[in-house]
Amino acid sequence: MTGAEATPDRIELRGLTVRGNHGVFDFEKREGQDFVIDVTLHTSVARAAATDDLAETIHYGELAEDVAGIVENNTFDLIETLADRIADHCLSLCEHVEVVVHKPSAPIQRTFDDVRIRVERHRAAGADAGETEAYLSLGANRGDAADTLDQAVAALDRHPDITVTRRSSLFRTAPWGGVDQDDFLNLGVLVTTTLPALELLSVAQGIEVACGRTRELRWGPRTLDIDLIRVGGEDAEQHRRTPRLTLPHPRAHERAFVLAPWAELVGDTLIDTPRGRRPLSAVLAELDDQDISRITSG
Ligand code: A4P
Ligand code: MG
Repeated sequence: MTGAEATPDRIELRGLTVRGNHGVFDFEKREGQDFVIDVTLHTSVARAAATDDLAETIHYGELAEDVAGIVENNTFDLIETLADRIADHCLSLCEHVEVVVHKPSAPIQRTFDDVRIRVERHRAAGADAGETEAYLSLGANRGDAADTLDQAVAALDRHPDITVTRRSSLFRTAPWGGVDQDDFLNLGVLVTTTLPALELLSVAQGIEVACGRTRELRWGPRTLDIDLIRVGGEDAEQHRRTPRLTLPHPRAHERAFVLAPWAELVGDTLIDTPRGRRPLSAVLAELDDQDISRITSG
């Protein structure tokens, strides 16, 4: 308890029911189910009560929208992670929060009332989440690809912890990877985020699912693909090599559809290649056999 802030007051949101795609099983990620969320914010309402002014309190309508957005725009295996993410967001509103995530339709082969995870978090003294810059590459070649890409960029920007700072032109690009398929539309975005890289990936994958993404063929046709290319600026780039997330993206240097939008957004920057760190412009210049053309300005 952070003594000075201790208050008997609370703002409580109960039974917020949101459909989401969390769970360890594929069918849970694919089909989704209802999650029920309770949030308790330990925060004094004295000043709001004295002034009768909404601006002096936490708007529970906005709280509900933000929490619903976290449930809808991510795909986690565990409701532990979901509860933690919601608590993290709530800590931007006040210093002490409790979050309960119920999963009433959990795949349990017995009669049960409810299964839930409860987390309680206090903001660490002086902790203000740092912002990281990231470059994301988006591509689509099924359905109304341009519209899907617009929706994906909007969904990224709507996320409470992500801001799209720049968006490239749209490029029409020949399919890369040897699968015979339609041309792609590709674009890139620069974002700032307070999320750790793995959570940024989860958000991206949640948006892929929301846009109807199914994974069939590696490098094959897709309604929407969002890849994390670089997380952190040129001098503070995050490196990671796990099956879930490899950073920087290991194939970026081979792909004009990733590099051309990036060059448009940042001019030049040093990127990792098998021949060491090299200027993006030089690497892109060597990919001039790849057929890509700018079709709109960003
Ligand atoms: N993963 C690991 N690192 C990353 C990262 N940095 N960013 C994991 C995103 N995901 C990462 O990806 C497979 C797994 O990679 C994910 O579960 C994630 O945890 P996926 O998107 O499910 O599968 P995929 O897209 O079929 O395979 P892959 O290797 O990611 O393909 P790419 O690299 O995304 O390429 N041609 C043109 N012209 N334009 C395109 O946009 N896209 C592709 C797909 C092929 N050809 C293309 C285009
Ligand atoms: Mg991918």
